[in-house]
Amino acid sequence: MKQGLIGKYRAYLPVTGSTPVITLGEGDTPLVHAARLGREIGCDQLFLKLEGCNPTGSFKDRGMVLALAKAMEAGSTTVICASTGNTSSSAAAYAAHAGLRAVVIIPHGYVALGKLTQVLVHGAVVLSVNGNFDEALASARSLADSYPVTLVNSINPFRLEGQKTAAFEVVDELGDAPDYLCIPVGNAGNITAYWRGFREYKAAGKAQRTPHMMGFEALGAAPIVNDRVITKPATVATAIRIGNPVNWQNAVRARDESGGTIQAVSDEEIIKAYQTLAATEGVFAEPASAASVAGLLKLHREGLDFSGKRVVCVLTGNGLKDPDAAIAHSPRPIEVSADPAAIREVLGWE
Ligand code: AN7
Repeated sequence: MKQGLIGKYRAYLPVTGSTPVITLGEGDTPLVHAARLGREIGCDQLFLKLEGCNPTGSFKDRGMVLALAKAMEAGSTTVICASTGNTSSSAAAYAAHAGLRAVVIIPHGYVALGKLTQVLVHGAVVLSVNGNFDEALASARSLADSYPVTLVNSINPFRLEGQKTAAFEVVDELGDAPDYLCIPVGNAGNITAYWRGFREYKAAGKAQRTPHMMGFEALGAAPIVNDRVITKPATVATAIRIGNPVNWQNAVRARDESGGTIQAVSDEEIIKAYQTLAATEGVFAEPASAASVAGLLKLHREGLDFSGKRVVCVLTGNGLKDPDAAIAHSPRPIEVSADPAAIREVLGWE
């Protein structure tokens, strides 16, 4: 039986004897050597952390398992969150598993189909609001302030505590921290959590160093890069369509303390990276996830030398989350009769 994150990393997590140990098998995700993509940028140690292999298909499960366990421990019966999709999928699944109710607030028309499917299937109360993520989050916070429900957005401290375990896994597998960690940035919780995880592992003597944190926002939703709130964020990568990130200052700190950078990548660059990942590495990640690879390719084009460096790109969510994006950016099937002769002809086989 899979131990789950709470069992595996309990020494590093804020759990007590009375914290319920729940798991859907989150964590322990593959770190895949991307040899072909690495060759394109002259880097023979490029790795992809496949967070889409978590139970609900995104990294959010790492924080959610702990947030739900702590909500149970506190006697809460209902959790609430705002979400661009993945947080709500994870909250709905873990709430169902734990026997709690979930209320999720999502921006109408901007949540990918797979994520919407998940919240409905898991029986969450789904409120699809006329507003963007930042507005949905303001509502969720206000409701959680006045009613006895637990907010499970990354303002909830247990979320980032759970998410930092991804950094532990990277170090456990590589034997040390990489030189560079490339990661998409939306609400900026994950970059904050990884940075915390790397620092804690170094302090514990498990790693000799910490990586440069390289964060990537979508160009039309890049508040940190522009140093101002974006009131109308726009990007094909709906997961990171966020204009006023909760962990803004923590992300800036992670960038500066690590000697890293936070930059913007265009939708075009994101989709190119998304297709390259699928075609060159056999890895199907959702568009927001591909921002990490789009950023890496951009830094390479701009002259950053990755030879002899170890690089990890975090692929935060599974490509199946967003079938509409996938179909829009892929060729159509070839329609042909089942006759082998007709198929041979289409294939050009003599
Ligand atoms: C696939 O689900 O904010 O910078 O409400 O789903 O920690 O916010 C999702 C974010 C990257 C950005 N990749 O991470 C939500 C939500 C994927 C995501 C991010 C998200 P943060």
